[in-house]
Amino acid sequence: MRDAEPQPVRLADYRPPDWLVDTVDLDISLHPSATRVVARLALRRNPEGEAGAPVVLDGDGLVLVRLALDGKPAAGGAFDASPDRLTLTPSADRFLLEVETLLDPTANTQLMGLYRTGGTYCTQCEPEGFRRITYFPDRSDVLAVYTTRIEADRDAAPVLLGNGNLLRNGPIAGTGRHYAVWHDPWPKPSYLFALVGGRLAKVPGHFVTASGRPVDLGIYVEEGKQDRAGYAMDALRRSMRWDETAFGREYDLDVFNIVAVSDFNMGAMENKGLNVFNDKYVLASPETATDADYANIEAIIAHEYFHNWTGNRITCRDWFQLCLKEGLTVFRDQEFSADQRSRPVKRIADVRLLKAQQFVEDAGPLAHPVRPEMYREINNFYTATVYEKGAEVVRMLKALLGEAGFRAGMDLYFARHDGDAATIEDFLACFAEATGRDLAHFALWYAQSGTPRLDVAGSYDEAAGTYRLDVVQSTPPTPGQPTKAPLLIPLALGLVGPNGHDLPLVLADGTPVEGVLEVTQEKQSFVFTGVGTRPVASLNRGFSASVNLVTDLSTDDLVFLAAHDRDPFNRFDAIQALAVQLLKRGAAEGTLPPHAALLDAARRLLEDGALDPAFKAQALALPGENEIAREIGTQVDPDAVHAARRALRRALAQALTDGFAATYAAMDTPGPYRPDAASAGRRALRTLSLDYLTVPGTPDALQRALARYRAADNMTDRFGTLAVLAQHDSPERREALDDFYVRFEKDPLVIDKWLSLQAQIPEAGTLDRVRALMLLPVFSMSNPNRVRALVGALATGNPTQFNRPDGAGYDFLVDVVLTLDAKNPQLASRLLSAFKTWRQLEPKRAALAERALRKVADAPGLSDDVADIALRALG
Ligand code: 0A1
Ligand code: ZN
Repeated sequence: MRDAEPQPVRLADYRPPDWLVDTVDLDISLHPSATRVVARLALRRNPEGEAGAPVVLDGDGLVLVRLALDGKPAAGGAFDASPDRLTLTPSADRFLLEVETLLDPTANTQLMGLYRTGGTYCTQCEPEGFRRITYFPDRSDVLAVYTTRIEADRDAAPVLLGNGNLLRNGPIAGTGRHYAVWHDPWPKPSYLFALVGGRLAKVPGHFVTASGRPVDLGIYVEEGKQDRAGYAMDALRRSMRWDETAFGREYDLDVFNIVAVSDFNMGAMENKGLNVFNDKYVLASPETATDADYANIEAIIAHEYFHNWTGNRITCRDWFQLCLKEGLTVFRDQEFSADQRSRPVKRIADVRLLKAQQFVEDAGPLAHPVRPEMYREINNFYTATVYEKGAEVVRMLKALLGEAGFRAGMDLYFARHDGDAATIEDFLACFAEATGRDLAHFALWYAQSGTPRLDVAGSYDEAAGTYRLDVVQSTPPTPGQPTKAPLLIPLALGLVGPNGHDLPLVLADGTPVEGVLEVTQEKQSFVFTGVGTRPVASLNRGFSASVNLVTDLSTDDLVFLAAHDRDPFNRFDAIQALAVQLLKRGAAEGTLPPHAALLDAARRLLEDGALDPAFKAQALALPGENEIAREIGTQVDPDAVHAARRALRRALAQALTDGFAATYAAMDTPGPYRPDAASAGRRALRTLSLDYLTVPGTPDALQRALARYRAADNMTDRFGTLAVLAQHDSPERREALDDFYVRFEKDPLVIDKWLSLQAQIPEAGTLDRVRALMLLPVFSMSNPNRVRALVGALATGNPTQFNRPDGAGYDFLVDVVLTLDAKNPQLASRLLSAFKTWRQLEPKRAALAERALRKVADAPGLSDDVADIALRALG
């Protein structure tokens, strides 16, 4: 709870810790409401700290039972203790501190520190949860070796897991209790500490590292769910092998455990040797998980595993450096998925997500640099900017340095900083040294917020045989950054000749360009020579730079690129750009402008037998309403956006009926379900075709979709067809929704899909429907997955109904946020972030949104988390 405004923490104020901890010995006796924690810390004065500084340990709501220094009970005046801080002024420069605290894990509804989920004890310590377990210098640059003894009732918690390797375990005679001792030899910061105790079933696995170390793998799930952990285990083993081949990184313990829990604030957590996962990113079976779920599981299992090197072996000096581990690890998991699946399709999906989430964040009041310089509540910085833009920055670095230069830099980073708590400067220095390049200019990507805009105009001089590109870059103002400097932008490009082949790229001074131009100034021109015919410029291929590209390409040029570009990303992007142009005008003018060119390009893609179905499914899916709103930028009327998109969908459906019907038939995939990318692509294209075929909403069309729903033998098809039906207010929709509920009532992760889908129906009755769904026994305000599935989906996935012109959507979200805040501030503040787009709305809605935000900001007793978002959003 907050009694004053949250205090700012600044990067510029970083000081090394005054005291270090060499070893941590924990003795944790688990009990539902009275868990005892005895922590023995070997403290040592840091020669780099401030001379004579006292020991100041962080706490958060702790109950202190006992304190001893070097084995002697501490006298009253020797320390100063409050629930949130413990201060000592020891006479020696080294001593052993023994602290006993008492915790109530059942009462911990914040899901930070030690808490219970479905009867299982588990922990979440990143970023500042360890201080809710014991007093500690809870900062990521204090690295210690941990030994953890866990004790618990044997029936309630037969499984006891900790970080590192198991040293010993056994019963405690005559007590019904037992214990396990875990030791982690790798020094780590407190945020990587974890323990788990519960009645869990183990799905075992095995892995032998490249140098021959055998590793016992375990995925722990609720009893009865073992048969849903197979894919996660497979993904884990593939991740372990991939990190060896792609980055030369081997696993470093005898054990690697994953635990799936049903109450978790985020996706998953990379605790050393003991990853804890939101169960939605572990559990999958063909009947309960969609292709998208399988892909997410693969990516997140990989992400957490890759953290073992980028995050754990090399950690962050402070939380300002969060992108050091997160941006890099997202980049690594994206590359892994690209290698396991289709690289172009993965890139398209990643850029879609980047634009939908990060570009939106960067364009609103919550914009911040990839490496922020100030925060009031670090929990609010686990953002799309830190993660997704952070990954894009690493990708741009690779584009500049090339494959070999990038690998050399990474190798140096691992060699030099293993065991360190590092910074972005440390990271960049490795690439600069390994390649001899000065990266000072590039580093600005970490400090400057906002999405750069790149205006590119092309002109062809037939007589001279030259093609000239005039490039102008600018970055709009963002909070705290009114003016911007030009960035170093790697612009991958090609000049595509009339026959569809790329022309050689040679600059006027004779320098050949290896596909990537370096844009460094506000205004720059590049002249290519030896250009015999007028080419079409294919710019920012593969989305090489995370920028808003504005080109002067004509409709004909875009149609040409959609058909001929050898860069699949830009084929996708060309057709999307055509759609965005139409949708922007359609929303502004109230009717769809002439769109024959788009229909033509779409038909050609649909009929191109050589194209990957997954690619077609991406290219033929129109940009989402949020994406269109962002492209419009100001004075957005969500109803007009919705109407324009619906009109274009109708036009496509009508013009391409035969093509969609043929595709629907051709994409039928008989045989048992397999989650591989190729089969998933066929299913995606089939469902997309069905969606377009159902657009007219005729009884025949709806019956076909309902029949398909009923016949489905896997969740991808079942949920895909349900989503098609959900767009049409009809008896068929009611029948399918009811059927789905009855089938999956007992399966919370599947019910989440059902909740989410209904929350996203763009109809006036949706808000009431959501309120009614909240009363069902399957819903619970205590479970983050349920709340996000229902309330989060309305707030972020249903622009017309969240932004209702009467403001009822805003009022609803505010009520939920204020109710939730007392229970789980992190979840509450994430929901509140849905207001990040309010300033782009037309004035009436914007005024209502502002009023709603003020109500939050003025509410008494707000958490720091929610107060921080409310104040910044109003900013
Ligand atoms: N490091 C995790 C993200 C994470 C952050 C905070 C958490 O608790 C509130 C949990 C997980 C990751 O990147 O996967
Ligand atoms: Zn991560």
